[in-house]
Amino acid sequence: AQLIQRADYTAPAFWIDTVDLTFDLDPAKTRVLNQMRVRRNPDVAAQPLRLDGDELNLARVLVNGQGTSFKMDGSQLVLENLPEGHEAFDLEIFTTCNPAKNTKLMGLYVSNDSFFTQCEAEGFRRITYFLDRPDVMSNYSVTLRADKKAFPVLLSNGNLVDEGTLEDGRHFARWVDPHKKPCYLFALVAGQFVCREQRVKAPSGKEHLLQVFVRSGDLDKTEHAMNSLMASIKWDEQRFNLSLDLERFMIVATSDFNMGAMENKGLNIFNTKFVLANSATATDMDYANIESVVGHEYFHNWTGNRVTCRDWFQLSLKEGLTVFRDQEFSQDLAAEALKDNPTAAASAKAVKRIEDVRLLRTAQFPEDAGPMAHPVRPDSYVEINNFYTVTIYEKGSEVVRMMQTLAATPASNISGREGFAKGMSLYFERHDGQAVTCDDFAQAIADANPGSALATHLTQFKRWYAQAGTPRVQASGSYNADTRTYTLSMSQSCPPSPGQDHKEPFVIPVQFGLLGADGREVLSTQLLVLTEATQSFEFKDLSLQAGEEPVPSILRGFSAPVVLEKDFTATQLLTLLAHDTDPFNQWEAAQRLCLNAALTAVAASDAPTHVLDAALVQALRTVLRNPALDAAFKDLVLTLPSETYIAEQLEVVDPQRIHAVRESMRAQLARELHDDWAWAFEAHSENGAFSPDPVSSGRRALSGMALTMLCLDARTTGDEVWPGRTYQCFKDAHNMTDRFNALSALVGSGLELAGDALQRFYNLFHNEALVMDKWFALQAGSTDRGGNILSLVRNLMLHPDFHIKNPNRARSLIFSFCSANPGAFHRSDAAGYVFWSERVLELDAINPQVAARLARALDRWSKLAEPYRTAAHEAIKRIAAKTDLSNDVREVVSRALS
Ligand code: LEU
Repeated sequence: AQLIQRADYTAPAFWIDTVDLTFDLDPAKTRVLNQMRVRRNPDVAAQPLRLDGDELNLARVLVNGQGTSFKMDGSQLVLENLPEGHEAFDLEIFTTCNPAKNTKLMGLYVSNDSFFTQCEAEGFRRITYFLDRPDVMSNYSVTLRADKKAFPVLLSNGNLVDEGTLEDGRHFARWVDPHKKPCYLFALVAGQFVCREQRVKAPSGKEHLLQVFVRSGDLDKTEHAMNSLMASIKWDEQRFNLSLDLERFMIVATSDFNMGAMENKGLNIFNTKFVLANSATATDMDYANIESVVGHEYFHNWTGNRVTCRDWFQLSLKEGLTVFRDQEFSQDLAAEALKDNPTAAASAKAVKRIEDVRLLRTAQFPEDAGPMAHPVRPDSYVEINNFYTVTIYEKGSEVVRMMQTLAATPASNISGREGFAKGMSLYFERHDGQAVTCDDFAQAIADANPGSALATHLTQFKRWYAQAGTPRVQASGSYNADTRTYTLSMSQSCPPSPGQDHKEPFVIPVQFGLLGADGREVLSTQLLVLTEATQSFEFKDLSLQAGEEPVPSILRGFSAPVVLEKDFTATQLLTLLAHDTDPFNQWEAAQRLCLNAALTAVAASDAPTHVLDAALVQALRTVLRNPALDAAFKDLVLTLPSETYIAEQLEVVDPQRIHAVRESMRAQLARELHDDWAWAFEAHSENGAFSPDPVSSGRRALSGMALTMLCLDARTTGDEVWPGRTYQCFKDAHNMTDRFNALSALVGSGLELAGDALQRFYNLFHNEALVMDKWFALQAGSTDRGGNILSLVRNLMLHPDFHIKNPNRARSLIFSFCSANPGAFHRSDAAGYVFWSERVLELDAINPQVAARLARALDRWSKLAEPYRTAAHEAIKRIAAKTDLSNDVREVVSRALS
């Protein structure tokens, strides 16, 4: 396997202007006729045409209708005797492939007797020989031919221009995409589907047809996806003045999919998990995920499709930007649902922000500190599929968010939001229809806002694209009572990452405010721009009483993806928790208090008890009982930092010790807040009609958390009332969120009733694949009290409903255990790691992309305490010793061992 370097980029030697594809679809042998108009790129020296291919059977190559000589170089088809000069010529290639055998789910594959494609990043080469790179853009027309009974629905990108019957019970459809596109946006779907349709009228008066295709029986689960699509269209019109450029926009759901969804032009293909929902089968989290993934793929139509990436190193150009857009969309939508109550609206936005930051910290920060750390714009890769990461997506989004913050021009009264929108307009003005780079994007945003901090510091700001690792900001404050001046000093550093020993200072936007000792706001939010290694900021003439010290609120709204190191006193944190006007920092204060308590207990040598002191427990109680705060926010404040996040703070990680400490903290909260949980449950459970809006879902989250705590406490006290009530809730629930919360409360506490509840749940839902995923995941992810979870997982692998070839199912059982249940996975007998290495190898033979994700479960092995460290190392070496690994897994394990 070869290392591909960003610095080696060269423009393509040929352009492919048009592509006319004819498919004779047959599961075992599909025939693909590819007729192209090709011409030499006049800007590049003459050279042979090298077309990418993968697992194709080549039958014929014609140039201008004549047979031609060709040779194979590895998997590339090389054509040397092509017409000279710059005239376009016809190139025709005929190949066959075997979609039924395609378990990698890249290229053309069969799932549930239907055909689907997945071409990003390099799947098109598994369909036909092509210049499989995003900077080659072509006009596509596609003819699909298939058996009419087995494949009544035939879809591809763009508009349907013709359809009809053929001999032998076959039929055809012809699609023409009016937009040029790179081949990774090609798609086809063929099979039996039903569809929800909606006609919408754009502000321009243009009509659009929206369609959501699913398997028959799932139509009653498509309303939310359709609503989310309509909301996305409206939002992009309003916020960025971007409208739908297609007559027809289709979404198709498949249950076999490697990722979340794919933005193929006009024909998005989705994992069923991000389409199907009704109140009986989907939780509030599913509803929220569907909204954001539908938004994400729709927003790609501009950020990704109209303007695409020059090469795959620029992946964050489209993904980071589009995650930013979907995050903003979800925030705006939540706020809009509460527009009559500004405080509640602000809180709903903060809830979304906190959830996004939590993901960043628990998944991206560890990645950025581990062997797979890479810049938002990587410099090299072996397998591009390994770089669809939380760094490209989530950190990439944070980089765009900082650009929005820094695009403000206060002197002209232009907010960051307005400045950023202007930047987006300029970006499309300059680059519509092009394949561009992250530099082009940053330049457009800066050029549209000449007086902004972004424009001033653009070159330095772009280090966020180039340098990996999570920067650390150390802050310290001092207050001079005589001059009533507060001085905030900050210094920044960034730990080394693979291939980058030394880092230059970043541009770090720090939103900052000050509170009085009683919690009143003394200094409203100010934007500080940290550009030096060390810098101080002064705030004079503060209205503080004699003897009163201000409390700093730093990095409000998490204004930069950094670790903020500041030794706040407990009193300061309690003040911030109670009074900060910035809800993010309010939540953050509780997290810091709990994290500090956890770290102290982890470092101690005795068994953890009473990890949380009385003042903190009381502060958490006050939050829980505070009528001015909404339930979703309370749920977040009362959720303790995860084991992964605690582990990230430590040099040496003993996963069992961390697990024991966190469990002890949970037990303490369950015990000491018992009456408050009982109150919270009564006050927040309701039986009305289901609605996934932010207020109702917040209530369900909090009542569910209350049940979890009450069941946990019952386990220690022997109480039978709450387990009984929980079981009743489980049985009587009117929606999946309440039902699943009650089930989780029983299973998570290891109560007797759990077994019965799991069986009932299975009986109710064994025909609902997505619900069965939850059933597997819950068991594999539950607290390991007697060291039995591993054998339970091994048994579940033999369950008739377990299918390792289905990525959702594999993730629900195997990943839930290996990647999301540290207390069960890290065993002193190494059996968890043995199981892991077996599964990585098993999956690698089926689907390398899924295997490589699982392979990352031990990224952080070198930080583990003994005996885990040696055992994990052995397990990784066992995988690496296999000679026939995929490039995907090979790259991950080699980096882990280097
Ligand atoms: N472009 C897709 C996304 O929206 C990812 C692809 C690899 C399926 O995240």
